Amino acid sequence: MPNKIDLPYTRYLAPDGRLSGDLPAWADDFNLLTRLYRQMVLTRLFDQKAVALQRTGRIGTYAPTLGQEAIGVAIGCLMHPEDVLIPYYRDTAVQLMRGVKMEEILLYWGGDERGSAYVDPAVREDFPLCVPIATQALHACGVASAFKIRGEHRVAVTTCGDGATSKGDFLEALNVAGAWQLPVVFVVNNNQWAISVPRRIQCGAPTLAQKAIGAGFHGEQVDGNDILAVYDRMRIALERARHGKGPVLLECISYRLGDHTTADDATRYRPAEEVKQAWQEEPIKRLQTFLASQGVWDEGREQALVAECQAEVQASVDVFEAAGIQPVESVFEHVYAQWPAVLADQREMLLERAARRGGERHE
Ligand SMILES: Cc1ncc(C[n+]2csc(CCOP(=O)(O)OP(=O)(O)O)c2C)c(N)n1
Ligand SMILES: [Mg+2]
Repeated sequence: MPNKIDLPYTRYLAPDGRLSGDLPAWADDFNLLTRLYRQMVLTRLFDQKAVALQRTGRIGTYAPTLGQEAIGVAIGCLMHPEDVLIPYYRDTAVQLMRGVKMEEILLYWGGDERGSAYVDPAVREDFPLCVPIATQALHACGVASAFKIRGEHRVAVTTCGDGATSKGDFLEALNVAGAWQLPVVFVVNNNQWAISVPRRIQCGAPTLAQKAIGAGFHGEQVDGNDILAVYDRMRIALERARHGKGPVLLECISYRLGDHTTADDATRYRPAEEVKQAWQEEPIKRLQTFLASQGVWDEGREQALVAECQAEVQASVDVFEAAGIQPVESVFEHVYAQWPAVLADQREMLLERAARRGGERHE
């Protein structure tokens, strides 16, 4: 008889915004809850703007974070400034909460290296977005090893999608994290799809969190559309890792409400009925309903908040558009402290080609 693995699953808010269990003590703080709500709304409005900027040719491909705001906002809110985020490409929510500027995110997706040179000291050591699937999980173990060797009470937090958990890099990272008991938290953003591959055929295990068990450390699931659940379990995961109690894998169960990226059309492979159902469970409305039921939110506050967030987003777009286009050779910057010779040759070739084209912009 195979062993059955029973992992914890946490949810406080049901999809209709009603409580589905006793709240933890920290959740009495309505200032904190409205702050989390505000940040989710800001993230969604920024996300919509980024998609619109791609559609009008002002940035390149963009990976929307629509529907996954609760996960990123909770993580970003709880990490200490001295912790390090090793993110993947769908991490607008966590980056914004950490202190990455909206204009930096737009610069990144516009192909401008300045977008990864974060100006806020609180995020200066955070990594740039990682596009190669799951490789960031290993980078996070490197960062966590450094913290451990130096005896620092800092945590490396890395994120990835459900599909990424099938990659060797991810499993190797879990292995080394468990073997060396590293201060790292793996957050799996299980949004049910890896481009057009559904979770049900992605992996034969009933949960993704149980991959941690095979590596000798703790894994659990949370409702990733319930920010109270993500906040509560992430808080404990960070605490464990920070105090030498080893890594944690937190599987946040959510849904990718948008296309995979602006280069994708999910209507070609996803049933409309499934997406419609997922909208009933989305995280922002859920917290809004709860806050309204507690008497701390109403239509007037909502309208004021949306206007304030829209102004903030527009101000960042203005900064982004005023930033100007970088010279073509800037693609070589920020990679090596000392350049290998082969890159110097390539840079020369690029400059020659740009000169032949009369300095015209390379798309
Ligand atoms: C090493 C590598 N292989 C393939 C790809 C192409 N690719 C980009 S996103 C993606 C799916 C990832 O899905 P998931 O991990 O669930 O993350 P999500 O995009 O759903 O957040 C793939 C296969 C890539 N970027 N890197
Ligand atoms: Mg996915």
